[in-house]
Amino acid sequence: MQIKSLDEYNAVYKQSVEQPEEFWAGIADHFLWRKKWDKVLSWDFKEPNIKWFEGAKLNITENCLDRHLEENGDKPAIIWEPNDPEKDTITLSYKILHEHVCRFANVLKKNGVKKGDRICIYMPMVPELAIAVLACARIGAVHSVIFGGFSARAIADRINDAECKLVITADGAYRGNKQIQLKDVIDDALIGCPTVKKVVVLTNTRTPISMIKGRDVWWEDELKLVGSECPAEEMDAEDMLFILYTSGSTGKPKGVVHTIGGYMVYTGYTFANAFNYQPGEVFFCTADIGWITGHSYIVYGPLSQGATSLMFEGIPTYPDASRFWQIVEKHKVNILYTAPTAIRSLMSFGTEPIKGHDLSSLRVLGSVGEPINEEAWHWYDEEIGKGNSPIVDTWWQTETGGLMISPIAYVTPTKPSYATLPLPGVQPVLVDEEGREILGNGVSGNLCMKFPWPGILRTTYGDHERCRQTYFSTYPNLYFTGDGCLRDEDGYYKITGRVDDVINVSGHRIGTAEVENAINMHTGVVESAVVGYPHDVKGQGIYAFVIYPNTHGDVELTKMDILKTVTRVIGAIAKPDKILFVTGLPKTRSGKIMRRILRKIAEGETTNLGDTTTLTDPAVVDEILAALQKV
Ligand code: 7RM
Repeated sequence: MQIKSLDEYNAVYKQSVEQPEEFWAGIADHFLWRKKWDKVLSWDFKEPNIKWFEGAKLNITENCLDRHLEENGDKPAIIWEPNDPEKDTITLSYKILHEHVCRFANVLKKNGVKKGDRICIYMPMVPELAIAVLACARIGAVHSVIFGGFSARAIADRINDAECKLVITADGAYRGNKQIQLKDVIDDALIGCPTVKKVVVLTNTRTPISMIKGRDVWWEDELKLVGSECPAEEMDAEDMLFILYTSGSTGKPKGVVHTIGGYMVYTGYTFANAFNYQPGEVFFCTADIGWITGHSYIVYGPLSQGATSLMFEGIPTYPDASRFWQIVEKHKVNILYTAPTAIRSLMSFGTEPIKGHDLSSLRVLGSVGEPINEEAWHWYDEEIGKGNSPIVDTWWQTETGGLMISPIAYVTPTKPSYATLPLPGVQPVLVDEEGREILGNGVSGNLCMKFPWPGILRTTYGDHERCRQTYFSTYPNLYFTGDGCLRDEDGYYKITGRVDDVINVSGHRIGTAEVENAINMHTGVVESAVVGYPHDVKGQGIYAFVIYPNTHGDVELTKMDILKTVTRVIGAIAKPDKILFVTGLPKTRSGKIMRRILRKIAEGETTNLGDTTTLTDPAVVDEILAALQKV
């Protein structure tokens, strides 16, 4: 399944376009199926209606666990590095992980979970999180992992949208020198979640929590009541594997749905190729399992390939900025997969934290989440890779399931700040505003895909029309990514960023409308407009223009009130970096906010604001500039 040379890449790419079904059937043959498919692919981007490996039967955990037991049962599946470097590492062999997953799957069954039920997981980055995810997959339950940074209200919205029956959480989480009271947040969320009947609580931080009789049970107690045998549920390839909520340009997050067969094949294939994973190597993806990167490249991709996946509980700067390099040295990490925001943040500490750490085990470096600027690319290459580890800048999305445009380490060339070339099986096109395909090289446009790949989303949970509208209606017969892109003279792709109202803060997608809704919930706020602006470390920061006529004489306190409101409604990750109180917002005659102008102001531009003549009231722009002058 691994491509070995540039010539082979070219040949395989060609085959993947000319005979996609043969190509993907060949890849899928490397996996374990209880029954093979009747049809590789049927698709239609209008509805959309996309099915991969129809008729096939499997269980993804048999691919991620059982099939490795005979030969590699004692090989480490997960190496867990705690937040506190003084605490012990935990290593779970495939055999042990398999046993834990089966046991916990039995706990879920004992608590009434059935095939097809939706389970919300809100947990710290501990091995039990991976176990919980796999236990759901074992019995055919659908997991919906929610990142630890979301608020009670955001969790409740997601739980209700998916009608989750059970929640898996922990007392608390460690993050650097902070503790997060996960169970308290869940308790607040569940006040408004009538579908949740049970909560399984893992002991982690030993913080006091409330346990409600009849609803809440301890993870540890439940384990004592079940056995370690749990046959894997036989699933259809197109059965749902998970839901993952992601922000878009509207106010409400969408539940992106991935199905079992295609997602498994796609994450396994991309993992094995882009990172050039070799047996025995240690793969360290620094993402949180609460995001798609963690789903695909901490859990499913590496485990389906029998790899060793390193899972880190903490943050790059705790106890200090040398933590990643300590971990690389300690566990002899071969492949490091992280985000530009982490690279830029570590870069700001200079090279001192790297000194004295043996990084010679590193062989491949990966980047994901946002465009990587040239400066960060070169620093990563020179200081971390010592000039001899290829950087795979992997472009992809929650909706694509796995990486799409990326170098293949040691096979295809890299180019600073370029995601470079599509993997075989991926057919990108650039289109202009009218949806006409832009052919040739040295061009830019909106990035679309013209043919399905096994990892593509199938729907948005409970609202298929929304899926169609968001991804398949802008340009007929194309999947629209929402990203702008350049294809240079050599045919290499460089992603230039979102072209919709989505902000990418530290690799996390945040919808401007979502933040505006949250701000507008604060009493006293009349209206707000949120835009992204360039931020040295985060990539983009959040800039909020807020109409708030009466700030009670204390502007700073009012700003903090607004931040608190956003934290409560969405979570701390959506807090604006800057708030400017204004008397009006630039609007067109049809009432649309002209974000273009606000974006320019947020970028620090004060003179070249472009055409403002179509505004209902061009004077508001001067008022905004005056407000800016005052602060
Ligand atoms: C994996 C992930 C998706 C959005 C996507 C882009 C941006 C991600 C890169 C990138 C440039 C990259 N999923 N993006 N990777 N931009 N180069 N290598 O991040 O759903 O959370 O975000 O992130 O804008 O559309 S995501």
